[in-house]
Amino acid sequence: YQHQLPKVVFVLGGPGAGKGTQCANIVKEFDFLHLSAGDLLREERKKPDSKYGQLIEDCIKRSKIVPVEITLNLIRIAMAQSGKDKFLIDGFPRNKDNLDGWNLIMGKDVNLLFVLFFNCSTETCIERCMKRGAEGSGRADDTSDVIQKRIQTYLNESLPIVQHYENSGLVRKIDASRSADEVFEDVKQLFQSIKD
Ligand code: UP5
Ligand code: MG
Repeated sequence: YQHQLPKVVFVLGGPGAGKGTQCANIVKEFDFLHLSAGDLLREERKKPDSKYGQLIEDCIKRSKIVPVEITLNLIRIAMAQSGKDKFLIDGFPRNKDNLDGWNLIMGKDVNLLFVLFFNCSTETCIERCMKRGAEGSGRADDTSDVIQKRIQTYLNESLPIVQHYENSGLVRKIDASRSADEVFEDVKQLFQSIKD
């Protein structure tokens, strides 16, 4: 009964590629819930009683990827509590640990529709994150030294995951170097094509 499983789209791309921006656009027009793994981790970190606050803080500041048990639990709870059955999972899975954990725990219980991949140069990624930091994003990782590390982590650990899905024919690659409106035109077409 594949059609009864919750539907998932993974949204991947470099730091600042526009994952969050485009997900916000998608949910306005299509019936998906946007779950940003990074946002879920930042919220968890803020909770005074969280067991994982310090660990999350340390990972984000060093651009290391949080152990999958923690991230996956936050995603699962958010999915279960939402009452929705279509999800954009933004910024996850971003390394092999994430991928293996997902496949083990969730793989059989969801229908992975495709992987939406926002492709742009590292220069563009850096520029956008620097600009956002300068405008006062409040994100501890929008500083030039951490942005460099985010890029390295992305190239070394996250791109191989995109490649893995590419090999299964699941990647929908979008040129994210254009304006947000131009990017959304392509994104919209993709989501219209899967509407039931
Ligand atoms: N902007 C967006 N689109 C634009 C466009 N087309 N043209 C010009 N400007 C554009 O956009 C970034 C900035 O660019 C914004 O100012 C926007 O207005 C502008 P945004 O949509 O926020 O891009 P996004 O791809 O979402 O960038 P983000 O910074 O969120 O990406 P990251 O992947 O770096 O951040 P994330 O929050 O996913 O992860 C942060 C950290 O959390 C990781 O480094 C890691 O330590 C940890 N993490 C995990 O450990 N595990 C996870 O599963 C997830 C995160
Ligand atoms: Mg984001």
